[in-house]
Amino acid sequence: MSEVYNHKIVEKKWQKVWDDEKAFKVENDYSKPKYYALVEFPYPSGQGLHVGHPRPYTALDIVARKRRMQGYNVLYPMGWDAFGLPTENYAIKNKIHPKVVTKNNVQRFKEQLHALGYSFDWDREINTTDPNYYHWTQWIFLKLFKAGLAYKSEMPINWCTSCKVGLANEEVVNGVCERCGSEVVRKVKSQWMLKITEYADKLIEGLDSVDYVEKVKVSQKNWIGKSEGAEVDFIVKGKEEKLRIYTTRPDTLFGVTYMVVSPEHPMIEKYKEDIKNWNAVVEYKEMAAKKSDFERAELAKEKTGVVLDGLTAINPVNGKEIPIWISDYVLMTYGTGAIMAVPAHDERDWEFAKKFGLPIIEVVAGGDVQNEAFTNVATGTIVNSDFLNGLEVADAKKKIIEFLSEKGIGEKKVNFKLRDWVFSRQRYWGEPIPIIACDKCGYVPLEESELPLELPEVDSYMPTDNGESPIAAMTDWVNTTCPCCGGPAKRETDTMPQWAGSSWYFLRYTDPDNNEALASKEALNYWLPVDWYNGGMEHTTLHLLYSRFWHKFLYDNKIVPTSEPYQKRTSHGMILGENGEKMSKSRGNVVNPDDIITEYGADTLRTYEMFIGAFELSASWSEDGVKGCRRFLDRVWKLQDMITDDLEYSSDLETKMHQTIKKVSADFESLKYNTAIASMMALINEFYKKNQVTKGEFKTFITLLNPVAPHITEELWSILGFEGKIYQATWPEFDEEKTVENTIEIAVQINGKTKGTIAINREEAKEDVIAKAKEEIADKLTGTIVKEIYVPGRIVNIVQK
Ligand code: ANZ
Ligand code: ZN
Repeated sequence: MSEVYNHKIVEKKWQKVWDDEKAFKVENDYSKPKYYALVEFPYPSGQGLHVGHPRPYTALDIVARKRRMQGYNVLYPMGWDAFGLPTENYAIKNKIHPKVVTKNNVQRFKEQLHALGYSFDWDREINTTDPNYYHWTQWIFLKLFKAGLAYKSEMPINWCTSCKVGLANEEVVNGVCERCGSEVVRKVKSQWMLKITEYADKLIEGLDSVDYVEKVKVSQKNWIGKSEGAEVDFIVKGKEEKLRIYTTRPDTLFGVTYMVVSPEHPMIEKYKEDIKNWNAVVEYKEMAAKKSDFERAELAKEKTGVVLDGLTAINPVNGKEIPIWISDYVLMTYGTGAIMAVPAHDERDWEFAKKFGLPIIEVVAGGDVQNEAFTNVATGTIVNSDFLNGLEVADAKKKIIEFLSEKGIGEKKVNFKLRDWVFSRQRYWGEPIPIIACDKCGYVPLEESELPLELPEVDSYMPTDNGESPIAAMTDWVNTTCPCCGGPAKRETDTMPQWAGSSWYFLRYTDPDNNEALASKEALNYWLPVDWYNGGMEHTTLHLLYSRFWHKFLYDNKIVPTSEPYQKRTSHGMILGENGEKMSKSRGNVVNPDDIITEYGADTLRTYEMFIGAFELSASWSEDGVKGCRRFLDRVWKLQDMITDDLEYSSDLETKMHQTIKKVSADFESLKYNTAIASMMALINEFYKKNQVTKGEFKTFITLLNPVAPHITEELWSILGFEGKIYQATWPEFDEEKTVENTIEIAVQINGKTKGTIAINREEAKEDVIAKAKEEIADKLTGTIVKEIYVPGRIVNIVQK
């Protein structure tokens, strides 16, 4: 009889063996087919690993282990996205160098990941805060700078009042800082910007060539927000000034009844003298300045505005004079900051017109303007529009754009919602930006040979009160000479945002120790693209977009061999607390993975996280569920006591074996880890029913289970004395024909009435089936048989008199 399964001994034992053997070290062996599986590297926070981390890591560990068994050279790496605010804030509070904080946190994370038995190649571990790593982050920045894609600009940025740091639009969620939840205000600062907008079209087009889950594609497209329309010049009456607007519906030009400019629009100041209600205008401008773009753009909010008394505009297509208003629903940061209002067909204009009693003219038939019901008619026939009358919307758009271009009063125009990426942070714990500011020469890039430009040691990590980085106080470091003219110059003191290091880290894993290049050409050619990348939905519009942008730039510069970095992208759902709420200290529903590993074992945790529910959906933690998975593994362990010497599959389970191999193989590829595990549970129930499992069945079974539960299966493999280690085994194959059940049950009838059933083989000959049937109902055959009917695979009917 086997002992009780002791996960504490077994798991430690195999982790050590795998380490000693360097079981998962991967060579750049270019002769083998490669597979590159990637999960988002973590930020090593002070809290350590949470139970959300193992979900994606286990999923791709399963894929990686299966691929190795299928003969691939598999790269499954891990590293640390270690720059960032929480570490810096902790360092400030506790007066410990962020380097030390990072080192401690990394060590803790690494131990925790190690305890989970992942098949990472630890020889390729990377850390974004290592100067040998950020050397190349800085190098890419210099390339971007030289290509004109990095520039400095005075701009109103999102400023977190608590973190004292500028945030990208993507980091502002519902008007507050994504990290700390504090108020975000607008502040004008000189910032380094990256021209991601130049890649807007390429970032959309590239999505056609990759295999991303649909919701990821959709959200990237929406974020980039490509919009096609026209710009049109309206004349400001009595002035030289033309008021240029952007519209997606130039076909509705005859329906314009007023115009709206953003409260920040420069024409307002310019015609100050003409505006009779100046005080009201100023008051409105001040009110609008307090709101974020997010609040202002909200559809549901009550419309407000002030008319510019004294200024009017002329509609260029019909010469009509119309009023000009200011309202905060028009943003200065989109299009031209001014709109033509068509209240009959634009919802915000409709609400505004209703509130201020402005006229509404229908120009696309099919709506219900008369009955006060707003309808946005995107297809329909144009009415009330002179030479456009009778045209369909699409044709009218073409015709009016031609008309505007001919007259020189407008043209076709494409706009994007995507903004350039605010790339500087006034903080310490980030990559120094390798630029020198010279009064004579402007911004001068550091020589590549000067890289890495290392972070200086500072006494305090506190950001300064004027919002400059703590590095700004390090005059020894800041003051330098200009590489261009040799005159006195100053180093840039802003650092890069956390998104910098993660924008290219997957390239570094292919060749992590290279000192001549970010990675060798050979390594990049062999390993790219990443075959499967899994990560959180929350990174879809940030990291995923940024890294695709950098990659496309590097591709255009012939540094990487593929135009897209990731061939496949999937996303996992969150793990919530037992009460269905997000896990957090304040809610008291946090589960610590260390506790689960200690009490139930890493294999149980892995199995449970894969069994918890559909991978893409969020799921609530359940201690009972954890226990259930542990019971399953105990049952697997106990199978030892019923193993026969037979190396084949038993005939009654042959179909089931082939079916299970087929299902597990397919489910591991399609995010259906939960149903794969369920089918393995069903299979061992069959073994238990018979109280017997052949050695052949057992070997296949533990091989299938190995990617999910690598420790227990390795131990069982060694107990049974199979050759080598299970991680080196070959993935089981199935025979498609054998997955079809051949034994079937059919009814046996006498004169059309069912009297019993028999089990037959699908292919069994008619005579044999009838003989079996007659035997089954022998006691009921009392008359003379006149006919014996067999409908193959369905029924036997004996007709008697
Ligand atoms: C007239 C019109 C008629 C419009 C109609 C829409 C429907 P997207 O698709 O997001 O690009 N717009 C233009 N610039 C704006 C700004 N700076 N702030 C707020 N709104 C602005 O939306 C483009 C439409 O949003 C434009 O087309 C304009 O309203 C408005 F039946 O012009 B439209
Ligand atoms: Zn100079």
